Amino acid sequence: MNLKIGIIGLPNVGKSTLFNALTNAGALAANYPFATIEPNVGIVPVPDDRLDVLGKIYDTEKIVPATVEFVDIAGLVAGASKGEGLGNKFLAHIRECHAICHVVRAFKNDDIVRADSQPETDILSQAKDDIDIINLELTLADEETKAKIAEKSRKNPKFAEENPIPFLTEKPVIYMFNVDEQGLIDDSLKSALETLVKPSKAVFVNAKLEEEMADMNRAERKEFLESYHVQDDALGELIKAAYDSLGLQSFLTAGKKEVRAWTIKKGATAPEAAGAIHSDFEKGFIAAQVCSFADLETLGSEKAVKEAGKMRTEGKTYIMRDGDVVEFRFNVSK
Ligand SMILES: Nc1nc2c(ncn2[C@@H]2O[C@H](COP(=O)(O)OP(=O)(O)O)[C@@H](O)[C@H]2O)c(=O)[nH]1
Ligand SMILES: [Mg+2]
Repeated sequence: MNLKIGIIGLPNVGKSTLFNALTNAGALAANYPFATIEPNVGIVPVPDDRLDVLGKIYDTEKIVPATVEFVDIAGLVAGASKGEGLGNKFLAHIRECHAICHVVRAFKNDDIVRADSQPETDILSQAKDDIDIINLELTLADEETKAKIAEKSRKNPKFAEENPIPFLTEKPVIYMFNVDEQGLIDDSLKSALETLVKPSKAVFVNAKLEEEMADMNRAERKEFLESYHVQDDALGELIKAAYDSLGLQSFLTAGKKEVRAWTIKKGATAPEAAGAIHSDFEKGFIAAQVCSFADLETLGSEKAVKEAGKMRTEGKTYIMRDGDVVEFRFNVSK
């Protein structure tokens, strides 16, 4: 699946700064041409340190990470559902996304004007107000959609069934708080913001720092962020939260020609995982030869894994685990 995440939030909260940082971090994470499709759409590889390890073990020619698509969705302002700003143009963009990344301003800087033109006073209560404004617009947009569906259903009782329309308020949301350097290490502020958005996930980033890391590789970023007691960059944090919120995991395929990561649902069976590669693989599924990434890394080669008795043959009912390294057996003529 090609995971798609829409970035929303009030104007001047740092959406575009973060979009640039996310797409740039991704471009650096792999030697792989990741184009920005449109100025506001970028496809980014999912950082996965396991791929490099497998690449070495298999002396592979090509590493292909899983990908995530980010869309910088502008135009959501108070009254947008009633035509303010760009009006309802954001709706179609959000509808196509699997998850929403809601960027919330939590940094102090009176030079950068808040959407409501108010001075920065209380980060927590202003964050709450900002979140409420956006969520109200999404709710109003859904109400409008529901009214339209009701109207069409009067003429065609099967309309809703034939035209399933995803509601915006049903999308999983990850709240990305754009904090300043003090906020990054302010545990009481962070836990208050976390509580505010529960049960949705909260991640904390500093868009300015992300911008400063533009030219750093992944190792340099980690070291730089460690000095702020931050584990991972915005891309890593957001993808982790998105995989969790959407119940996703990865499995890996590895060989001389290619080492590759694939995104599937947690709880997916082996045939379903095969289907992520090709629908024919799912239809003609026979078996999966599976070992764990951890065993492969520890033992150093597929041969050693087999000799240690850690290579398993699994059938149709096998439930995939994160980090499974898999080779599928299938019959295409089935
Ligand atoms: N001080 C500070 N300024 C920021 C931060 N993030 C963004 N900005 C600035 O805020 C302004 C608006 O940012 P932008 O990303 O365009 O916001 P958008 O309207 O949400 O897309 C720009 O001048 C950014 O440089 C931040 O974390 N700290
Ligand atoms: Mg913008």
